Amino acid sequence: MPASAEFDQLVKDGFTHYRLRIDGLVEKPVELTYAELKAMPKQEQITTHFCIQGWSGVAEWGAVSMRHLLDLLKPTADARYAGFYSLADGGDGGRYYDVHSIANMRHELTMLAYEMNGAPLRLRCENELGFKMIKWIAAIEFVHDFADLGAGEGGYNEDHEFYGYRVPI
Ligand SMILES: Nc1nc2c(c(=O)[nH]1)N[C@H]1C(S)=C(S)[C@@H](COP(=O)(O)O)O[C@H]1N2
Ligand SMILES: [Mo]
Repeated sequence: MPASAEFDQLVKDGFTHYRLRIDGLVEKPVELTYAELKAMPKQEQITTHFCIQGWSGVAEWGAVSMRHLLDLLKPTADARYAGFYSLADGGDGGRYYDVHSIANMRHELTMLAYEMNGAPLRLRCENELGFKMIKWIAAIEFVHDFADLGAGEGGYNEDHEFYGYRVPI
């Protein structure tokens, strides 16, 4: 869980002051409120979540699809990856983040879920393992390369645990 005064304040105000920043290599950078995200077309799916540690679980998700957001923001031809930044730190300290290919962002089941487990927002990218599905998202940045993000391996667990940046299932 995020352990910060910033997050406590967001919870206290019912996420009315939450803003999702999406910028980097996009034609139209935006800051979206929780209400604006919920007013977008809703996608629902029941899917199995797979953790790299071996457990899995089925859940029903309500969300805005990443494809819808991509149509709005229009990543430039140079954007090859989407970097996601969490409001929470990872288990070894330092901010949790993760990187996905643009192809994953265009997948029909990839979504920013706002219904399940009381997160402000979490990613569902159904063809990847659980550690790639970042929770409590603060921002998304479209980039050409992920070498400059974190320690450069393509995500928090990639940096700390030497997991692969792509773990398709
Ligand atoms: N911000 C953040 N997102 C995260 C993690 C984390 O530690 N921090 N863990 C990941 C891992 S490894 C898994 S398996 C799932 C677990 O989701 P759950 O808490 O709903 O079971 O969240 C993923 N997203
Ligand atoms: Mo996991």
